[in-house]
Amino acid sequence: MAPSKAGRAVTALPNPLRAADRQRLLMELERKVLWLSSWTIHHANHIRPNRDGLKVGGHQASSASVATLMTALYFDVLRPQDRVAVKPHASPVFHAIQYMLGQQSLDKLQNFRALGGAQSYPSRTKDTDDVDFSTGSVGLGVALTSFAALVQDYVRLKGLADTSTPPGRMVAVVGDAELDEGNIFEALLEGWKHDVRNLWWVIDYNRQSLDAVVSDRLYSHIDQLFQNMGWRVVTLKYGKKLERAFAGPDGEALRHWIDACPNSLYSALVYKGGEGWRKHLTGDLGHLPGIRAFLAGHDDRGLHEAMTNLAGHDMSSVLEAFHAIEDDQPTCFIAYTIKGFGLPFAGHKDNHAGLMNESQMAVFQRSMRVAAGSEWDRFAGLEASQGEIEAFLATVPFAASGPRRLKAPAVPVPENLPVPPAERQSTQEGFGRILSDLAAGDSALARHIVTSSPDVTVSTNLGGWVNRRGLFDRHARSDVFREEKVVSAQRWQMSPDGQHIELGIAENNFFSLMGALGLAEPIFGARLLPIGTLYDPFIARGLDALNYACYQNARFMLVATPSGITLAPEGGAHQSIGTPLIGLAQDGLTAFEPTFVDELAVLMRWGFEYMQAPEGGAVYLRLSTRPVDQPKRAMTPELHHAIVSGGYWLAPPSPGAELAIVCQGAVVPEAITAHRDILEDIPGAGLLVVTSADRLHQDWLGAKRAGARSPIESLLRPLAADAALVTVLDGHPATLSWLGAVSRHRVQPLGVEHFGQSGDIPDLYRVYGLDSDAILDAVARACLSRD
Ligand SMILES: Cc1ncc(C[n+]2csc(CCOP(=O)(O)OP(=O)(O)O)c2C)c(N)n1
Ligand SMILES: [Mg+2]
Repeated sequence: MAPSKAGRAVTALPNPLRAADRQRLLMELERKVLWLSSWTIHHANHIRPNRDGLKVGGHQASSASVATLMTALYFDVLRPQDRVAVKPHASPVFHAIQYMLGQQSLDKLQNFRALGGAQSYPSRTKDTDDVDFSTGSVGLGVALTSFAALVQDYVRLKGLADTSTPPGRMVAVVGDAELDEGNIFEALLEGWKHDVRNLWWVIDYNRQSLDAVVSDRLYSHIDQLFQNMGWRVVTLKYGKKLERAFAGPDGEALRHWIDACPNSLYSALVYKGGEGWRKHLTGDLGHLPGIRAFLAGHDDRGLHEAMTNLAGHDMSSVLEAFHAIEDDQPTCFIAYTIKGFGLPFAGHKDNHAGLMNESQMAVFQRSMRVAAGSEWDRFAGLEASQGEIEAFLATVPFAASGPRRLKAPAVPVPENLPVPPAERQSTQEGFGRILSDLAAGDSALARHIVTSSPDVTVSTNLGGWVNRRGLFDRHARSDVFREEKVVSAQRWQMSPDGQHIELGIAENNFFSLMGALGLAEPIFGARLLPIGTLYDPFIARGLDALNYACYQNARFMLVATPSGITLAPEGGAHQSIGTPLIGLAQDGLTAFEPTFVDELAVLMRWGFEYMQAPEGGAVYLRLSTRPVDQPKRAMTPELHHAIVSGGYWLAPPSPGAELAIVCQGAVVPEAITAHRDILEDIPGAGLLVVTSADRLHQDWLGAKRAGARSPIESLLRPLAADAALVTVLDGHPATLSWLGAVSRHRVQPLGVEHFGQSGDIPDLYRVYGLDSDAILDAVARACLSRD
């Protein structure tokens, strides 16, 4: 791999300081950032009182690895519109940089990894120093930048964001082991399809992961891979000192030696220092006079410095490479670095979680010239004066406009979404019709909706919406089938005006896109109402990316359909069981499972507001393909409120009733039949329809803590103290069985506990115990056993 042929030099920077001065000050800041990140971790582990005996942790080696790259980026290269996903374990470097820029407090650094302090891994929601993208689960932050680039194009091409400033670069500072995560490659492919622009991935190529030294063979293919996806690859391999040595007598032999040096040997020699280098170079190249002279001309320390002079730690090489890129082509910088550079355990394969001990820190502190007691001083130990550094910091472009949390006006949501009329329909069909109706109008709401699906657009009933609103593409592309007059129900015109982003089948990408779309307001200042559809069971396929999107407080509406064993003939591989529990447990996501389409219309309407509310969140609607008889009823304010709160009595119990059937989603018709049958024997029995176990549960816990009464307690209040509840849903029974704890009622929970299989609804409901007979049996058990 050839080192960067980066052209434009630092001198071209529009800054009053001479290039040489800038570089000198940047190198001072690099030292400072290395010091502060190391000290922050040291302080948390060795100085702050420890109450529980747990290792606090932190990654000094991983941080040191990117000190140069991140210093160059944040203090020189980035602009306020640029957005960055920092590799998770470089969090201390990020916080140190913000501290230097006056955007992070001392208190937060002193409480790194403690309650209320700076977070272990950069967090949009928990940190206060303007983190762009949270990271932590390796690979996800990297991929998110690609989807953020796509969203940036979407909102700019539509004029939904301010286009008076140039587009920002979406930057990922990537740990090399992150490239072992498959989601990165899924994202690369999808990014290529969408021709994403303004994307930089800066790979911290220290050839070390957590456990080990990274395979040599891997990287010989990585640059090819990026190039195949249309990326520019800039390899930052050797620093200026080494380049000078290569240019000297027998320098080419030295270059070949180091090029061929296996990662593990290079790492080991980095750890061992000058003596080790001398021994190996003498053994392998000592016969060459130029090399003998090179060795003689360096003492051990100088030799070590030269041999570890990789470009990722060479400020001038790094600046040159970054500033050479002026166009919007996605660019991957492969920056050779050393894990733990400048620290005593540099290069050691076990250094990932290694911490300097007290005496190592004392030596390091002396070498940094930081006096005892001045450890947190922003200017201690630097050669430049405080005034000079402060003057420089005042010119840093990235910090020119302070924190960059953008706002966009709310999109008005109509009082009601019309319910598509039908005697009998499924929630999935209703969903498609509601959206299609919205697409036909010209409301602000419809203009701000953006849909997406991982190759299940048509089968989740988004077809009507897409036919009307078109597919998004940076370039207008015609619908060939249409032009060729091939009859099709799908009209797939692609253009920058389109409002549907079609993805390949990769649920991880889908949830990453939901995350990026759902952050359009704070990141790009554009209001979007993203709706994503996928098959309910495949939520599990992208679960970490879903969790990641929620962790960042992204706002989107997830429409998961079809669901459960109700998907009958499709069989067990497509039938979801545990997703209602995901809905119950996932923070940042409010889950609903409507049965009737009028409920769905209410919930979608509520969702559009909730997605925009400051204290709102994302919404999950679990839908079904089962056609269900629709109730003929007026949507009273009370019913509306109850649907949103999580449940209502379809048949209210009489006061002191001994039994209630509690049902949710596709199996409600079975519950209605069973309820009708038992009314003869238990005349006052109630039938409760749950629209959101999640909301009922959350409000129950909240009310308990507040000593108040929750909606579910109010609902169950008419029942006798020793009444029985039979709960039933097409999903795991634990979703509703907790209802027994609300007022200490006896519960007979029905649901699906085992993998489904092919069949029709009557057979499957019978085998899995969801049909009306099973409900009646459960009622009988409850009445007979009284437990
Ligand atoms: C999904 C996931 N799995 C495992 C981990 C634990 N982990 C943290 S860092 C790391 C390796 C990081 O290596 P690299 O990306 O090369 O960064 P470096 O420490 O070398 O800077 C692992 C496996 C994680 N954070 N996320
Ligand atoms: Mg690494």
